[in-house]
Amino acid sequence: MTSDTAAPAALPLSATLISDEERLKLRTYANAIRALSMDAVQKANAGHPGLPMGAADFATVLFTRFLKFDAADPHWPDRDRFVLSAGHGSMLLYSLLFLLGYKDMTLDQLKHFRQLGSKTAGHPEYGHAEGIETTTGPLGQGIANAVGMAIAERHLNARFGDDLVNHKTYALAGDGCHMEGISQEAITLAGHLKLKNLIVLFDDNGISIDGKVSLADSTDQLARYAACGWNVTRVDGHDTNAVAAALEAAQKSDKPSFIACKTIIGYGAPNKQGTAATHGSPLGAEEVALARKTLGWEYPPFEIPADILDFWRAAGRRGRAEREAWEKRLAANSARSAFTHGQSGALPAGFDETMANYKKELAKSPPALATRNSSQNALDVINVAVPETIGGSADLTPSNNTLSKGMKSFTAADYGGRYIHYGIREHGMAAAMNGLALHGGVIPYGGTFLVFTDYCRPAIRLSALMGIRVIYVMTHDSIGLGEDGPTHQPVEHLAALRAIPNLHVFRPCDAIETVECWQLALQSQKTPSILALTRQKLKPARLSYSAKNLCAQGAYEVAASAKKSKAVIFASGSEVEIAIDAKALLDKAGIPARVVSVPSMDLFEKQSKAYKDKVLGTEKIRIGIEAALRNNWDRYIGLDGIFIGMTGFGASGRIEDLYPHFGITAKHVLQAVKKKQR
Ligand SMILES: Cc1ncc(C[n+]2csc(CCOP(=O)(O)OP(=O)(O)O)c2C)c(N)n1
Ligand SMILES: [Mg+2]
Repeated sequence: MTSDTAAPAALPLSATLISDEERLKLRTYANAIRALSMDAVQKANAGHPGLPMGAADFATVLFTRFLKFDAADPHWPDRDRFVLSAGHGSMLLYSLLFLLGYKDMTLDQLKHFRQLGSKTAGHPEYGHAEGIETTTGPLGQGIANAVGMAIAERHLNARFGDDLVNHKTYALAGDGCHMEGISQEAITLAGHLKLKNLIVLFDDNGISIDGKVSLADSTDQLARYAACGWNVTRVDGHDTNAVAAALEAAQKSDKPSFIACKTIIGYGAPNKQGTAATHGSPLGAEEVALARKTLGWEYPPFEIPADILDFWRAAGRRGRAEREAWEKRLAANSARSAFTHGQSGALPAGFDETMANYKKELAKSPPALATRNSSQNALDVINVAVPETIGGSADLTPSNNTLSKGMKSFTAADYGGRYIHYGIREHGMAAAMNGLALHGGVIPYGGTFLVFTDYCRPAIRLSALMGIRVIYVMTHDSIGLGEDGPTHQPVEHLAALRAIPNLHVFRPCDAIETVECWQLALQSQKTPSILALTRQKLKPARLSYSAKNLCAQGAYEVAASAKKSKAVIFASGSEVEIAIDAKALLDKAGIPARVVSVPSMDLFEKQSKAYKDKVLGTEKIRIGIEAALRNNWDRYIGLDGIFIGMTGFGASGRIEDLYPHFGITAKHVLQAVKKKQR
């Protein structure tokens, strides 16, 4: 990288100055990572030895001298977080977890690297083994996750003080992470928010898959980070002393820190190091043997001599006393129960009752509001009842209606605020929300236009894959947004989102459904949610109070037929109103109809067969209405069902003109039914 040209900042020799003798030892300890990594990749006959071998030295300094953790208690809330943004280097993390003595990570797991059912998946997967803080692999996500974690840390520090919350978030990122656009969103936000406890370690090896990074990029990464408000420094990533000095300086920084560690990819493999050949393929038996010689590592595969393992295990226990002291502080802290409640992820005791009361209130005189407004009103209640929520929007606060009454902004001057102005950084926002949720103690929600879920999608997919509670408030959910036109009108997005496993896609039709969907989203601790909300006002469909959360069933009959029905209309969100109008026309025309509201297809699919059969019915005339593409609706209306919706992109115009133009009206429903009957 041309960042070579930037003069490394001179670092003061630090108190952590490592003696020559100790440096030699550290090299041997780092070689344990190298050996385990190259051997595991060799055994699996797949994987990435280059990063672990290159980053072993600086990772050893970090994990044995700086990182605050206790391998015996991977969930200690005040531990430092370590995110391997360059997730292909997973063997670095797995080797470390084993060496440090994390119970889940046995030698046997390392021997089964990348095998089905092992904890040592190709890329680190959150939840597979303790010590994996997030799922990584899609490059750049980790940097943005780390930003979210660092935000959570500062916020909880503001709430609970240094005694309970004061830890660092480290991210190890490579060339790939830095070429990805998401890194720009993440680092500019972190610099702006002055997240001093965030430290990015750049594995600056100048190599990616195609060869030298200079083939495709010539960014001065130091200058780039500096421009974004970070402290920056460059060190020789194999010089443990220099790394220690840089890390020490970063501990005291009042800004986030970027440490570019110049490394040689595949360090120790004599013929392949420094080349892309070590990036993502086993070194080969011969080169592995030569690497052993070069490194002076004379032990057989997966064998770690006792003295070396002892050193590592002791490092894994380093934080124990600090953790115990922290536990004592927690026990004595007056905010203990609020803190532990927040960490548990549970909703407050009276939450359901609060929501029920609010629903009762709404049912007294159901308002005609856009669901984005109903969502804001719901948030006025939720954000008072649930102190853990942290809201935000990617610069569409007045459109997404995500800021509830009295909410203060989260700023560098006031980390106690609960509302994050993410700026126009949708992808960064979504990935930061993953980091917030993973950190624990907070429940993130954030907004943008539904059409820009495309800009968030890689992070939404990861929320779903990890099974975490992130709530996406996605407004302007159809052509109903009007004049902004087809660039802003989602048509394929609901289908695309419904295709993501373990993701709730909610499209409520009125104020009461909006409350119910919010409640479900908050209750879903292991599933992220999308709330697709309208810009336009809607007539209420739910006119009376029901104690039951009807949206929890995914679909339910919202308007029954007085006579035996001949037609059934399924609709979601803004089109439920059209469905109810269409029912009136059909009833008049002698075709008794009923209406099923479908706020969540994914929840409906989870219902019993008996319930589904009852809701689906057996009417011959089957209609689906949604101002979006037909995908998914065939399940309910059949291949020969009538679908009233979009068949292509929308258009710029007034909403009053757009719905008739695209044939999404009650009249069109009647016409389509009549045509079919002819
Ligand atoms: C978003 C994304 N795009 C592409 C890939 C495939 N990929 C994995 S590693 C890699 C190259 C990364 O280079 P670098 O970060 O420098 O890693 P190094 O070769 O130094 O280990 C690519 C393109 C990916 N994992 N994620
Ligand atoms: Mg690289």
